[in-house]
Amino acid sequence: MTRTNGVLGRRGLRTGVEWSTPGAARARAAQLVAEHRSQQREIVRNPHLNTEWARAAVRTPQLLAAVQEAIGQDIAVENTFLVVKWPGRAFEIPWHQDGIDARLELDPDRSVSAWLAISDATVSNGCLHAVPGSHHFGYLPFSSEAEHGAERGRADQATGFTADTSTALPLPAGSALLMDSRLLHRSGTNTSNGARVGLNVRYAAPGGIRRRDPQSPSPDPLTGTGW
Ligand SMILES: O=C(O)CCC(=O)C(=O)O
Repeated sequence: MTRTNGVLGRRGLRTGVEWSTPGAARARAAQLVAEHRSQQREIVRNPHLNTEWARAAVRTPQLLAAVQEAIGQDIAVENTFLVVKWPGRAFEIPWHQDGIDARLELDPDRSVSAWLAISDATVSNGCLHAVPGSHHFGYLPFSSEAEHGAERGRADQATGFTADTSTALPLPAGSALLMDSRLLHRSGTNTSNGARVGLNVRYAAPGGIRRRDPQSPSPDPLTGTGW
């Protein structure tokens, strides 16, 4: 059933979902920073497929319950990105919508994305900014860009929607944000003294993924059948 306001309501986002205790999330952030510091790695693709902590994080009961409330009981992880923003390095993620890129298009009634704060995410260290309600405009024309080894869909007409209406979404470590797959969002450069670490997760229900690229990896089922 199509819902007029989408799966997360009028604003197209939900905050306050706890995926970890703050202490355990900060400890995980410290471990990831230590692991990736020497290479200053900014993006790690699909860590849920090969690291135990990320495999567990995408399955956290409170997070799963919130995703199931939005898109139904049967869910799979389509994709994850670990993003580390290092202090002193210019690294912005441009306005985009998680549900569309060169590889695929997600049905907004059968998908949702989550952003998990592993460290605290603040305005100065590069938290997400979003345009509440922007999902109502649907998917915008986009160009795909290979950035730091991860292709992203840059929303080409985003500036028409974002000038006065975007809002910063600082989150404490251990907290998650759910977003409609069409919600416009971005993140800025980290101007603080410490690293900012977050995990983006795209969840889909059966039939929610339309692939453009047959080489795309299969979804990783968490619950139910139909994959
Ligand atoms: O972690 C970030 O700064 C942005 C992540 C994001 O927007 C995404 O992966 O879609």
